[in-house]
Amino acid sequence: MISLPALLPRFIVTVLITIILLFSSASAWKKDEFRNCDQTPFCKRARSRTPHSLPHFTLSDPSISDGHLTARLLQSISSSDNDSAAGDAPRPLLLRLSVYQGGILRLKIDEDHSDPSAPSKKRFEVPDVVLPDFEDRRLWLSRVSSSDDGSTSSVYLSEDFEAILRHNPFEVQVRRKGSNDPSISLNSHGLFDFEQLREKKEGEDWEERFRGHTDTRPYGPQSISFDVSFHGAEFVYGIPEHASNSLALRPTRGPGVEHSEPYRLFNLDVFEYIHDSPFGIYGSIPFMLSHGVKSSSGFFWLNAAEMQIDVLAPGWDDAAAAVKGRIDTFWMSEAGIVDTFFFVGPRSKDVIQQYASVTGTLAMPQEFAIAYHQCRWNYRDEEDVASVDAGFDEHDIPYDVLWLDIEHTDGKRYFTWDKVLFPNPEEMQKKLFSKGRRMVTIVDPHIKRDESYYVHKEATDKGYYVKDASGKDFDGWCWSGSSSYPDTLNPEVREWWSEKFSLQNYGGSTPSLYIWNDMNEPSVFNGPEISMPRDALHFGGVEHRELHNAYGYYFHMATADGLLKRGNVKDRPFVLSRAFFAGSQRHGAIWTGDNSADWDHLKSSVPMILTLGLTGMSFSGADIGGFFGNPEPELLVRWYQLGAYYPFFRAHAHHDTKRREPWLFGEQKTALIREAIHTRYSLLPYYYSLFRKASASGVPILRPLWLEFPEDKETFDNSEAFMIGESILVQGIYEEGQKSVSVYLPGEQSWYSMRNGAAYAGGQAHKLDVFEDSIPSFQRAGSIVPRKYRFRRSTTQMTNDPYTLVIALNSSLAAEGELYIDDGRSYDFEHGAYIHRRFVFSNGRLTSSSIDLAAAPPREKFSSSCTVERIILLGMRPGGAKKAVIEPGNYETVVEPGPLVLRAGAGSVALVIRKPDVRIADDWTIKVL
Ligand code: NBV
Repeated sequence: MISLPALLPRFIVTVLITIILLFSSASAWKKDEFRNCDQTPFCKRARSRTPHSLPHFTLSDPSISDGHLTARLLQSISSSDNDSAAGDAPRPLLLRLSVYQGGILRLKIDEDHSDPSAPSKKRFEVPDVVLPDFEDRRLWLSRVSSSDDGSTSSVYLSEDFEAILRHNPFEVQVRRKGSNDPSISLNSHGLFDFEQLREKKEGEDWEERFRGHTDTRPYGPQSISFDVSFHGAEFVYGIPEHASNSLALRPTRGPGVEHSEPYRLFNLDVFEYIHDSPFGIYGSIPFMLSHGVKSSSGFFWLNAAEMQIDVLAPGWDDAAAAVKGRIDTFWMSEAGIVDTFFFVGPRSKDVIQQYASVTGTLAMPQEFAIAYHQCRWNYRDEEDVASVDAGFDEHDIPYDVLWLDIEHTDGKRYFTWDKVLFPNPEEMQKKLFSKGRRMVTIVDPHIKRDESYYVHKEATDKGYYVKDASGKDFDGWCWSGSSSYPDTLNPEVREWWSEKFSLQNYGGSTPSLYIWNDMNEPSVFNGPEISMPRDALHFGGVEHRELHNAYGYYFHMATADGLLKRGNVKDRPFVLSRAFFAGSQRHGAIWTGDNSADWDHLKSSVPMILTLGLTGMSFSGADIGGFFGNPEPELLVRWYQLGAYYPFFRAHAHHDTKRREPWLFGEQKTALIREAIHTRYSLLPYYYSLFRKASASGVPILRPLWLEFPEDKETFDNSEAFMIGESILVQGIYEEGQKSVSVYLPGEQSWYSMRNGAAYAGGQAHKLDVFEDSIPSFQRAGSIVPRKYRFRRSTTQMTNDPYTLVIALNSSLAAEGELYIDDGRSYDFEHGAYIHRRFVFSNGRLTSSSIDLAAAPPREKFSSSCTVERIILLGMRPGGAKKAVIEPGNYETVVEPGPLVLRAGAGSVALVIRKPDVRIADDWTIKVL
C-alpha cells in the first residue's frame, strides 16, 4: 500500500512536519506523553508485591553440568497478579550459575524449552553485548558443596569469595569466605517473580492501551522481577540514563520518599527533559555499583526490555530496625530472561574492571576526537562553514571538528547532500582537513520512504526494515516524513548498513568525515511515547519490547563498523550516538542529548557524565551552552570552563537559538572562552593517556572523588566536584554571580591550585573566592601531569610540539606520573607502536623510564622527536634550586621562578626548569641542585 505522505507533494509534508515541531516546541517536558509506573501494568503489578508473598520459588536438584551449576526453580503457586491465568500449573524454570575469573558470578534463569508443554516462542537473550572471549574466562565447576541439612549449596567464586544458594525460599548470596554476611544477594526478600509464557485463555484481554496506541501483546505477560541487596554499602550509583543533580541514587520508595517513581530504563527521545528526575531518557545501562568504606560490589542485568528499578529506603519492608549498611533494590523488567552478573569487587575500581571484562572497554579514540568540537543545528551552507572555520583562526581559538546537522542533507535523506547549500562537500572537507580539521555529518536511522532514494529502495527490496505487528515494513514519522528503520539486530543488515559508509557509496564523503547517530532510541514522532510500538517485529521474530533498549546499540555498532571498514581497519572510527546500552563504549562516544541553557542543566551534567563513566561509557559529554534556549554569556563561559574537562567536548545549539560561536559575546568573553579551550588543549597529553588507560582497563576518565579516595565518607555524596584521572580535581561553578565556593579536597596530601599554584591542605573543605577566568581546579600533590602549551589551530599541528611537565610535590618532595603517546589515529598501538613513559621525582631527581606492558615484543614501532621544553615544580620553596643537571649528556640548565599558567599577567608562582630539551621517548634523569 502506498502511504499517504508518499501521495502528498513534498511541500505539504514539510508543512506538516513544521506544524508538528512548532506544536511540540511550544511547551517544555510533556510528562503525560510518557508512562509512569502506575500506567505500566508490569511495573504496577511488581511493585504491589510485599516481601515473601506468593509466588514463592524453591531450588531443586542442583548438579554440575558442563562446568556450570544447574538446578530447577519450582514455583509453588501461580502468580497472584490478575494478568496471569489462574489455575495454570507453572513449569519448573531452569537455573544456571557460572563462575568467571576475577570474581564474577553469572546467574541465568529461563524457561525450560526441553519441556514439551513450553511455548515455542523463545524469550530474547541479548546477543553481541558480552565480549566474545568472556566465556574463555569461565572457571570449570566440578562440584557443589551442600550444607549438612541440604538447605544450601555453595560454589567457589574466587580465592576470597563463594556463592551460596539457599534452596527454600530460593536465594543467591555472594559472600566473603568464612563470613556469615553476604556482600550482595538476590531474592533475600522473596520478591522474585517470573511470568511464564503461556497460551491465552478465552476471554482474556492482553492488549495494553496508552494515549491512543494499542499494544497487541500477542505473547501476554512475561515480566520478571526480583530484589537485590548490597551489603556494607553507603550508597548505590549507576543505571543511567537519568538527569539528576545527585550522583548517588536516591531512594525511590519507602519511608520519607515523596515522589515515588522507580528509575526507569527505557530509551526515549524526551523533548526538553527536566534536570532532575528518575525518568528514563536516551540510553540504558542496567548496571549498579554499591560503595562503602570497606567494600564495594556490582550487579548487571543483561536485559534490553523496559526496566524499572527501585532503590528502597531503609524500613521499606516495615522491618522494625533498618539494617545499617545494607541497600535493598528492586528490579523489574517487562520481558527477556534473567541473565545477571554479580561483581564482588571488593574495591570500586575492581567492580568497574569486572564489569568491563564482561561488556568491554571504550574504543580508543583518535586524538582529534578528544579535542574541541564545534556544532550547531545547523551550519547553513558551505559559506557558513568557511566563515565559522575562519572565525576560529581569527580569534586564535583551536578546534578540531566542525559538525553538520540534518539540514545538510537532501530532504533528510541521509548519505546525501543538499545540492544548493552544499554543492562541493568533498572540497569543503578537504579545505578543513588542510588545516588539520575534520568534519562530522549526521546519519539517523529513520530512512525516508521514497522510492527514488537508493537506501530506501535497497532496504525495501532486501527486506531489511523492522516490521510492524502485521508483518509489513514499519512506517513511522520522523524528520524525513514517512520513514522506516533498518533492523540492525540482524547481522546481515548491519553488514549492509556498514557498507553505506564506504567512500564510493557515501557520495561527497572523504576520509576526514566522521559520523553522528541521533534519534536511535529509536525516535518515532507518531509512535507510543515517541518511539516504536512494542509489538513491532525484528529479526528472528524478536518483539521490539524485548530489545528496545538495545536498538540504538546495534545501530551505533553497524555505523562504527562502517567507518572501520572504510578506513581498512587503519583509521579508528568516531561515531557519536545518542542512544546507548551496556557495551556501547566499544562503538564510540555518547552525549547527554537535548539539555537546556540553564544553570540546573549545567549542574546535572556532572553527575550524569560521572554515572556514564562508572558504567563503562567514559567517552561522554553534554552540549556546551545547553541545546535549548539562549545562555547568558556568564553561563556560556562557565559551561565552557566546565565542559573543557568533559571527556567529550562539544558545543551545540538548537536552530531556534541565537548564534553563539565563541567570539560573539565581546572581547572579554571571547578571551575567557579561548582560555577554557586552551586549558583543554594544554591537557590533551594527560587526557590522551587517560583515554588509553580507560581503553585498557575500563577505569573512567572523569571519576567521582570516592573512586580515588574510597575510604573518605565526605566524598561519597559529592556530585559537584570530580577527578580527572588520579591527579586533577575540578569543582564546577553552578550559580550565576557566585562569589565564593566551598571545595572539599580529600586525602592527606595537599593540592595546588591550577590557577595560581597556591597550596591547600587535603582532608578539609576550603571556602574559596570564585574568579571569572576559571573554575577551581587543583593538581594533587605527588602527581606529574604532562601538558603542551603551544596553541595551534588543531591537534594536528601540535603533534611535534614540546611538552611541559607539571610536578606537584608531596610532603616528601616526591611525585610521579605517566604519559602515553601513539600516532593518534591507527591501530598500530595494538602491536607495540606507542611510547609509554613513567616519570618519578624523588630525592631531587626526576627520572623518565619506559613502561612496557606488552606481553610480546612489538611488531610495530612508534617514534617521536618531541622534547620537554619546561618542567614546572610546585611545592619547592622559592630559591630551593638554581640549576638542573641532565643525564646522559651531563649538561646544565637554569631553574628559576616562573608562571604556572602561560598567559599574560600570570605571576611567578613556581620554580621552572628551563629548556631541559630532553626527548620524550628517551630515558633520562634531571637532578635539581
Ligand atoms: O538533528 C537535530 C537535533 C540535534 O541537533 C540534537 O542534537 C539531537 O539531540 N535532533 C536531536 C533532533 C531534534 C531535536 C528537537
